[in-house]
Amino acid sequence: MEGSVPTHTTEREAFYREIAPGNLAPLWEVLHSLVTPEPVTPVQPVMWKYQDVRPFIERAGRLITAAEAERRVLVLENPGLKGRSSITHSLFAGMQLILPGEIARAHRHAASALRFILEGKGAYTAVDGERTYMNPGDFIITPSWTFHDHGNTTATPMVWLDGLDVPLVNLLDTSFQERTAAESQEETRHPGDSMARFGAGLMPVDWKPKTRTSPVFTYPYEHTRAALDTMKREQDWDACHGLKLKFINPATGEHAMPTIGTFMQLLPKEFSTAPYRSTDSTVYVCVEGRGLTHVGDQFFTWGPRDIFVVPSWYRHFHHADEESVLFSFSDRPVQEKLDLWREDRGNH
Ligand code: GTQ
Repeated sequence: MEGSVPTHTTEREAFYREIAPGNLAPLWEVLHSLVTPEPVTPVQPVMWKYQDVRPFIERAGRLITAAEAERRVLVLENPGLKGRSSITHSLFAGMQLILPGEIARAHRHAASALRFILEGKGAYTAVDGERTYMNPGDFIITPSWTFHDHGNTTATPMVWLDGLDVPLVNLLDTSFQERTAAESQEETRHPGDSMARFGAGLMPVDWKPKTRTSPVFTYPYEHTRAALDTMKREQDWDACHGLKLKFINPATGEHAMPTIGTFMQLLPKEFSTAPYRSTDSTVYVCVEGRGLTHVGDQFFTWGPRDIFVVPSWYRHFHHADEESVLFSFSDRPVQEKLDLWREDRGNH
C-alpha cells in the first residue's frame, strides 16, 4: 500500500541496530520519503523586499570593505535551507555591493555566476580580459572557470543580484577556485567586443564553441525591453506566462548558461496568469511594474527590485497591477538535459 511504513517490532529494531555499524540500513523504513509520488521540497516560498534589505546592504558597506570580504555579499538564504547558503536546492543567490572606488579582486571558480543589476550605473565587471559596464536590468554572465573582477569607478554604489550554481557544483564535489596574483585582470579586449562578435546575429566565420556558455557576456536591458515592447504589439499572450523569453547562447540556441536558465517576461496591466507549476524552483526579480504572485498559501506583492522564490512543483499565478517585467532564473537547463524537467499547465 502506498505511503505506509512497516510496523516496528523489537526484532526489527534489533536488526537495524545490528547492521548499522556495517553501514547498512533497511530501505523499507525510508522508501516512501525517498521515492515520492511528486516533488517534496524543503525550499520555501519567500520574498525579500528591496526596501527591507537595502539598509542592511548599506550597513555591510560600512562594516567591511570589498577588499577584506573579497565579495561583499548578503546571502539570500532560503529559510527551508538554513545554514546552506542556498536560495533553492541547487542555486545560490546574494546581493553584492561595490562602493565607489572599490575593487572586488580577480578570481575564478568552477561555479558559473549571473549578475542581475539592481541599482547604480556604470560600474564594471571584467570577464576574460573584457570589461562590461553594468546598468539596471542587465543580465551578465560569468562563465565557469573564467577570471572575473568587479570595480566601481563611478560616484554611486552598485548593487546587483548574484545567482550561482554553487550548491549544484558542491553536490557533485566539483568545486575549484583560484586567484590571480594581481587584484584586477589586464584588459585585453575592448568593452563591447563579445557583443560585437556574437550578439548581432553574426559570429566570426570559423569560430567553434569551447564551452556551453554563451560567448555573449551581457544582455543589456535596453535590448531585452525593446524586444518585449515590440513583441507585445501582437497581443499574443501565453495563458501561463504572458510574454516570456529565455536568454540563449546565440551560437547554439541553448540556454545562455549550461546550469542556470534565465528568463524575462512581460505581463500587461491587469493580466492574471493561469495556475502553473514546474519542477524547477525559480527565483524571480521584479524589474518594472507592480503586482502579486500567489504561491503555496502566500501572496507576495512585489514592486521593482523585490525578489521571491517559487519552489519546485508549487502551483502559482501572477497578477500584474501595472505592466510588469519579471526576470527569473532556475536550474531548468540541468533538469532538461537529464530528462527530468516537467511542467503542469493545468488545462492551458
Ligand atoms: O562575484 O565572484 O555572490 O565568487 C558568491 C561567490 C559572488 C563573485 C557571490 C562569488 C561571487
